[in-house]
Amino acid sequence: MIRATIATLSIAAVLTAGCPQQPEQSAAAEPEPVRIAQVDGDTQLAQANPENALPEPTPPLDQIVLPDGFGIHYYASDVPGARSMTFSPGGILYVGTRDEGNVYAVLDRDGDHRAEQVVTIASGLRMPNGVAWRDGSLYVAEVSRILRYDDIDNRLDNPPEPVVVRDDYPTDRAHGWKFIAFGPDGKLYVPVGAPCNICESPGEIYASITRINADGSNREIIARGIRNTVGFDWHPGTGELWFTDNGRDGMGDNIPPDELNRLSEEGLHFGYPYCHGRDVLDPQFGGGRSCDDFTLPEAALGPHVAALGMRFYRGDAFPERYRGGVFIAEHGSWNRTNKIGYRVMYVPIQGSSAVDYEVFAQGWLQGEQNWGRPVDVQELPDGSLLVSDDYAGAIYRIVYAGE
Ligand SMILES: [Ca+2]
Ligand SMILES: [Ca+2]
Repeated sequence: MIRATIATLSIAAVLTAGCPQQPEQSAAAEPEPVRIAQVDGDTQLAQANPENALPEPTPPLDQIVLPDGFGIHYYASDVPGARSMTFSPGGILYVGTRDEGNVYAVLDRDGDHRAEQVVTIASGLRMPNGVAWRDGSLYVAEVSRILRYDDIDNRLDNPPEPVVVRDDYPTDRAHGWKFIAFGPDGKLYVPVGAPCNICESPGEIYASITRINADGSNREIIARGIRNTVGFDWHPGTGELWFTDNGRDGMGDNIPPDELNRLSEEGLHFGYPYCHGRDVLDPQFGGGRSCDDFTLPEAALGPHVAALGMRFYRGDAFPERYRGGVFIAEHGSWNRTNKIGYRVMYVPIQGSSAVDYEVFAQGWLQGEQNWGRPVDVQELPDGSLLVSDDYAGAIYRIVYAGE
């Protein structure tokens, strides 16, 4: 396995070095080592077997606009349907998908922040959007099941049969795909979306966030009134759970907003299907209700932006103003006259309050045409930020190179 991996890496290095690269943000072109030095004599083999290397990226990253000093490049460009991400302590990026049914391991073996290899470690799963790593195992969320792949970092070439951790989540396909993550309490947090655009829940578990022990036992509902969250993280200072929520469709272009929410205590109700955002009572279900009866969002985001993955920025590679704030991947609208979203936003946090909502990275949408759709954000140990894109089938890396 090691020998084969090194060979693949060398082949990729040869082809990468020999082909033209897409232009990057000139404002922050990160110095990249010339990797021809890593070639170890496999040049002839590489040219004879080009299918062994990752294909050259094609979408134009020079269209992505970032704040001064930041740059973006491809981390991996052949990750079809790339959705939620988790990064193992061993340095392997795991990526879930939705319609593709695959889970990938994305490998940067030489630490140059560009993947040499994408390994499909599972396929044929039902919307395996969510991935979480803990104690050597990869947890994968299908629609109704939580699976566990043990010792996965060491078994990429021969993944084990998964252990079924839990198989009694609802089977509804609508909003059935799941983001999952382990909290600071060591428990796995598993949301259950509303099985509709707008409806009163047909069962207590819908429109909620649940949590379970790592072995699947002791399922609890800890938050309610959430239409569909596909991204959450814990405030590094307070330990509180923050999460995005996608607003309903069919109320026009400009309402309701998507949401960034904070769970300050267990058992809160976040409004759906009665109240949307801070003050939008639902025309069908809001009668006789008041938004004051529910926990309102910390930040009202754009309407129909499809706010998905979100993470607190814990590193120090980005400038001071980004530390401790929230990056949000916006997948982009469909229920709107003019498209909105298709970008990465930044929400500065002061104490426990969101104080702004600003564009961080945009350009996947050009006019009314989009060539990419951000799904998740994932910080790397060096403080750079990965962004997954299930439309372009790519993972980007955003770096700060200074003024
Ligand atoms: Ca690499
Ligand atoms: Ca809400």
